[in-house]
Amino acid sequence: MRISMIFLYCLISLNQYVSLNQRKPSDQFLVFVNGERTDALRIANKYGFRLMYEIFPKRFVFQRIEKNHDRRNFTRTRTASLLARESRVLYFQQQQYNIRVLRNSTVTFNDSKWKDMWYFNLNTTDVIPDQGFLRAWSKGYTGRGIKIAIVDNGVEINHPDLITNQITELAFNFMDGTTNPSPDSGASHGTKCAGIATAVANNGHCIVGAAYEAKFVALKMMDNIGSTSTSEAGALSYRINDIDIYTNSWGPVDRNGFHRPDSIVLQALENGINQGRNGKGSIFVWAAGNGGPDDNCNCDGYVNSIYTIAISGVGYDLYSAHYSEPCSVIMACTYGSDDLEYFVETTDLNGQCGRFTGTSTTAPMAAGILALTLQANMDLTWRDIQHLVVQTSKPHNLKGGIWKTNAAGIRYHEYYGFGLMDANALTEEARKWKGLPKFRKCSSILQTVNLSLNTP
Ligand SMILES: [Ca+2]
Ligand SMILES: [Ca+2]
Repeated sequence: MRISMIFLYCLISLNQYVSLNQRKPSDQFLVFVNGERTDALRIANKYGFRLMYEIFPKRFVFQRIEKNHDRRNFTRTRTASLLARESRVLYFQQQQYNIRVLRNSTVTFNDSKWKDMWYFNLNTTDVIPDQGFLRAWSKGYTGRGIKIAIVDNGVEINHPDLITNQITELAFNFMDGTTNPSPDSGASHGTKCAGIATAVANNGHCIVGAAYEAKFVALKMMDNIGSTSTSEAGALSYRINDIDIYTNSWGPVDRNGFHRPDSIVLQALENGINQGRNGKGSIFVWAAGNGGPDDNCNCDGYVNSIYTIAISGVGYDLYSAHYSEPCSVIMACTYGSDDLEYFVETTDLNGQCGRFTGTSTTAPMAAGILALTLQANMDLTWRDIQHLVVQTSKPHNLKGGIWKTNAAGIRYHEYYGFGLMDANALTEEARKWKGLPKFRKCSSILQTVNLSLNTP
């Protein structure tokens, strides 16, 4: 019986060696010595090993110290056959390096542009703050179960980096009333936005979406001529119990005065926060605008709605991106392209990878972050989400302009809102969040005072 068991051990060891022979061999050996430490020491010395330690009784770890030995062929060496014949050695097994990952924030992907996605790959430092993606992803917050509408000029739905993350049956084209959301010729904007939010990860192609396991819904609300108020309202109120987040990287022409959305669009936003997600409220994310310092997004009625979450852009140098515009309604920022050296990578038409710029990149990146947040806590209301963004976004050392403290004692910046979004902090806080009371709207009776503005 004993001989049979030893034979079985030898078979197992041999099989392991054959099946795992792609792994790098180690110079360590597990040696089962039927004896004491002194016996193990004697055997180690006799065959050119160093006794390293004893794991538990009779199981010793030897290290090969023989010079110029060939690790790979050890089991076929004369030393090995002599060691096997040693009466006190019941079995031995050369160790091989196990492929193991450290369970910190180390996440990596095989997508072709992954190495260029600096905004996901920053280490946590105070110098260049990161957005917490790697830590959130490593905990399993990838957007699974969340649906993001790409409200835009259409999406190339057959793109290899998008096709498996879309929900075809929910797609809609509000310009022609069909279910085909394909873009007009040369219209790449929506395809680029979709990639940033939800491109497929680890498929070897292009990029990794911010919420790479969320699903997207292509809602085409504009074509190469423009949109209509009905196409805008139709998209923003479409399937509000199925879609969680609507990301919007469009708006009125910049540096062109005040713009108020039509009543039907304002009604769509209000209806979304009241009725969407079965009463918890649709999440409307909005690009703050590309008018730069010469514009002010307070003038943009989509961005300054209390129902939308406006996101600006900061560059790798921690200054406001040159296109990003200031205003009091910006909630937070994400990293954006500096158009010089640090770009935002995404998906482009004809199955290609491409680069993208402007606050059009920041809204889908933020929408992705909020998808991770909703995955962490599906009960969050539209107000909870806004409060969480305020609480978790950080000023860090974002530069330029002046950080002020608002009446609630929270630091605020006209270019960055409450600071850089943090996917890890949002998902962590979301799990603990207790929920806010319902939204209350207070108004006073309109009074006609019949006085001049100059009246003291
Ligand atoms: Ca990919
Ligand atoms: Ca603007």
